[in-house]
Amino acid sequence: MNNLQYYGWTPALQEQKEASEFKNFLHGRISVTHKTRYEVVSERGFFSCELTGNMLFGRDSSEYPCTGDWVLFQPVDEGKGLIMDLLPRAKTLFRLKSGAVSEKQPIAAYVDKAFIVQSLDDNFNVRRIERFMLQLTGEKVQPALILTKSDLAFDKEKVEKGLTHIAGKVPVLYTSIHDSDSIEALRANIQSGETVVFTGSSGVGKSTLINALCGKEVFKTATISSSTGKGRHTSTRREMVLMEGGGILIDTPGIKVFGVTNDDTASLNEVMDFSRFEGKCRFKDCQHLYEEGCAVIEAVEQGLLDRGVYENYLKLRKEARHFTTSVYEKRRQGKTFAKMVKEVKKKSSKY
Ligand SMILES: Nc1nc2c(ncn2[C@@H]2O[C@H](COP(=O)(O)OP(=O)(O)O)[C@@H](O)[C@H]2O)c(=O)[nH]1
Ligand SMILES: [Mg+2]
Ligand SMILES: [Zn+2]
Repeated sequence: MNNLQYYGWTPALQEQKEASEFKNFLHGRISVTHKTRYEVVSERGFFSCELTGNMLFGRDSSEYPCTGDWVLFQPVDEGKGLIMDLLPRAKTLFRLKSGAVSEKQPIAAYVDKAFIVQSLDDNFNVRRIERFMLQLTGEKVQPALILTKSDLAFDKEKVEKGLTHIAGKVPVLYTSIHDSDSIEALRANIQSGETVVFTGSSGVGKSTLINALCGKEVFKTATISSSTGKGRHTSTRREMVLMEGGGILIDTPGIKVFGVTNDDTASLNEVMDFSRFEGKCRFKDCQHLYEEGCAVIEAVEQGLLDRGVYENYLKLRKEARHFTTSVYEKRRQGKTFAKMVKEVKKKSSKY
């Protein structure tokens, strides 16, 4: 028996369940996502589930369940089940799906906090932090920046300088696996019942941190196996674990390029801390691109705003706009195609 409260089940979710036509089925949370199979944790234990045809074909791939989602399912065989419905999704971390077509790919849902993990060696990159923050702000997920491997040599002054526009708004924590106080400080940022997703490149120490927080090895880390002396561990994939004392931790595989899909101007301005220029540009609706009397551009020219921040503003804005327009374009073309099929059918039925 699992008490799903520990996994984040709330009265609000119960209400959502009661509104579903599948309310008489079991509910559970997806703890691991495989290609077409989902591990679901429920009051009756773990089930390995698949989607019903309706769930599979009735929706866009961005609307398929992902880790962290709450689903209603029907147990079929021993330990197996069929997912009948997905409760309305909230607080989701999306990324741009790699490939030619613009598509959002959900990575984790019902996320309260996201730890943006970077290691203080050569992985530290402010531009990538801004990118993550833009995605999170759009979904109202609270970001925190976790800088790992602080036991290694790094230029603290340079790091702090790079974070001036960020540090005031999000918690910044330095951790080292060799400093247990730093792990305790991190733990203090996770409340009971809260879902925390760990994001960042492979090798930055996400799994190591989760293991340290859990006080045991729940995830394999990238160490050389001492028994065989070769290769990396491979293990059955786990993604979600409960931290003792509360908190649901979700590990993500390293994501190299985190393409943005959030083109909300307010989010971007917030991440870049441009609100301090509000009302200072000549035009009220200034986009800070090339307008005359733009306070942001002036600040860059006067050295008051880091050029790197501004250039990333332009880049992220362009990327997100591109995503939105290509999704729009895809839908429009989809509609045109559907219309054409309809017309062809109509014509051929005449004969
Ligand atoms: N020096 C140092 N190494 C660390 C620290 N945390 C993790 N590592 C090492 O970094 C490597 C990658 O860690 P891992 O947790 O597998 O990274 P992940 O890919 O982000 O899950 C491993 O060899 C860890 O031992 C740390 O705080 N200090
Ligand atoms: Mg890992
Ligand atoms: Zn402006």
